[in-house]
Amino acid sequence: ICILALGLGLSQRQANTGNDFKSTFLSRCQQFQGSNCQRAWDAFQQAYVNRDPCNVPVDAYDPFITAVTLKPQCNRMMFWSKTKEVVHDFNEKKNCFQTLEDTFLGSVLDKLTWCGKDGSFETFTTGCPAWNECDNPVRSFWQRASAAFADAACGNVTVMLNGSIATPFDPSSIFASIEVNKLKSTQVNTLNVVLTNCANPSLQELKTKLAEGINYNCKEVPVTQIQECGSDQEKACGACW
Ligand code: AVW
Repeated sequence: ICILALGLGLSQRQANTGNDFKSTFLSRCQQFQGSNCQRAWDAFQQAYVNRDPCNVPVDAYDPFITAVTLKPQCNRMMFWSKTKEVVHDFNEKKNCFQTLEDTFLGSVLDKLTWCGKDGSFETFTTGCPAWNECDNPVRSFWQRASAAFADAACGNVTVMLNGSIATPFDPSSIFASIEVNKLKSTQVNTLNVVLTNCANPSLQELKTKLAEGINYNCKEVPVTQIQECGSDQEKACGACW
C-alpha cells in the first residue's frame, strides 16, 4: 500500500509540475501576443510528448516555429555567446537591442526545463536530461529557435562575445555552429562584434564563416563600459560604444 501511495503521490506531483509548466507557457504567451496560445501550445508540445527525452531532433519543433510569428527588429538584433548575463542586464535597463529572449519564441521558454516520456502525453519538468546529455528537448528547442532568429536577422546585427575566455568564438556554441551560418547577405548588411579584444584569433574563424557580402566589424569595449552605460539613463543607445 505504501509503495502504491508513494507511486500515486509521485505521478500526481509530476502531473502538477507539468500543469504548472503549461500555465507558465500560456500566461507568458498571452502576455506577449494574446491570441492563439492554445494552438501554439499544441504545436510546441507535440515536439516532445510521448517521445524518448533523449531522442528529440531539432526539426521536431518545425510545426511550432511555423505556428508562431517572429517579428525581427532590423538593426536592433543582438546575438550573444557566453555573455548572457551582461547582455540581459544591459537590455533590461536599456531597451536598445532585441535578443532571442525578447522575442515571443525565446520569452515563452526562457529559463524553463521540460521533457516528455515514451508512452505518456504529459510534460515533465524534473528528471529531464542535462543540456549535453543527448538529443534532449530543451537543447533541440534552443537550436531550432536560434536558427529561426538568425534566419530572420536583418540590417546591421550585433553579437556580444566574451573576452575573458580563450575562445570567444567557440565552434561548439549555438552562435558559431548555427546562427552565423544562417545570416543572409540579402538581409544582413553588417555583423558588429562587441568584445574586449578584437585581436583574438578565434575571430578569424568567424570571418571565414560569414556569408560573402556581409560586412564584418569589431569594436573593443570593456565590460565595465557596458555595465556603466546600462545604468546611465541619460545615455542614448548609440552612445554606449
Ligand atoms: P552559450 P551560445 N549546459 O553562452 O552561443 C547547460 O555557450 O551557445 O552561447 N546549459 C548550457 C550548456 C551546457 N553545457 N551550453 C549552453 N547552455 C545553455 C541563442 C545555457 O543556458 C541566442 F540567440 C547558456 O546560457 C544567442 O545568440 C545558453 O545555453 C545564442 O543562442 C547559451 O550558451 C547563445 O548560444
